[in-house]
Amino acid sequence: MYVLQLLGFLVLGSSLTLAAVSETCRCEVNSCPVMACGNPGLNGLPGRDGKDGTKGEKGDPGDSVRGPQGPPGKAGPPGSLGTPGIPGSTGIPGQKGQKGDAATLDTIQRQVAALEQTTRTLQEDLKKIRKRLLWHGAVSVGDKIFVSTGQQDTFFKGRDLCASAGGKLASPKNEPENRVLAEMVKKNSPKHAFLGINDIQTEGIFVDLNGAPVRYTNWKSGEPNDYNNNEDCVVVLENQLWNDLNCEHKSPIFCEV
Ligand SMILES: [Ca+2]
Ligand SMILES: [Ca+2]
Repeated sequence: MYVLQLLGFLVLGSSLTLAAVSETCRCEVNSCPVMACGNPGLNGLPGRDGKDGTKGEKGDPGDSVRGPQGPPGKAGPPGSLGTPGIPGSTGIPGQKGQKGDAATLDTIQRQVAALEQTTRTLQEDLKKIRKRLLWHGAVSVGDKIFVSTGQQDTFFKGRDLCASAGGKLASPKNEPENRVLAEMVKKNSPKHAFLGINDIQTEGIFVDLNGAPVRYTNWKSGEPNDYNNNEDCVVVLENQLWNDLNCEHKSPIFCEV
């Protein structure tokens, strides 16, 4: 269609040109310039487009004010996975934890139990101290202190009385201790005192309150004789010598603390 239109224009243009030339050449022979009047030629086809010109220089930046920063764009797609790291060394496994509230409650209960235990211990210590204050005549020898309870009792009750005060029935383990205890016995009546020594378990084998055989003894001549096969406890006399005696006999009670 375009080509047809173009040819139409060309034909029309040629006709107009021919008409103009014919008009020019329709003059009188003497008044026309010397020229050959032939048939006019046809216009040529349009030339091809010229080559692009050289690129111009970059223009100056505009005077417009820079607009506000736009909203952040959408998050991009996730990146590819990195290379795996070096495995860490295996540590000591920890204890298994407890669940939140249950663990807290358990901790509080244990703390309360510990405080109650501490309170009971302090109360027991206070009782012992009060009991010791009631005693008198304490004598120190080495790292040991002998005290008189001022009471006379059997071996078993005397043993328990000393234990209730945090001590134990007097148990001299060497000559100085035995001598000091004998000096204290002189001030009492009767003039002897139970020791924390006995052969209740095995006749003739005297042991301390822990059941260990005693190493130090200071028997009176002829003792221990287990008189009437019924003497399994021991007393120290004012002369520092020992005698085995019936455990149910009542004797002054001395403790060591
Ligand atoms: Ca005996
Ligand atoms: Ca005896």
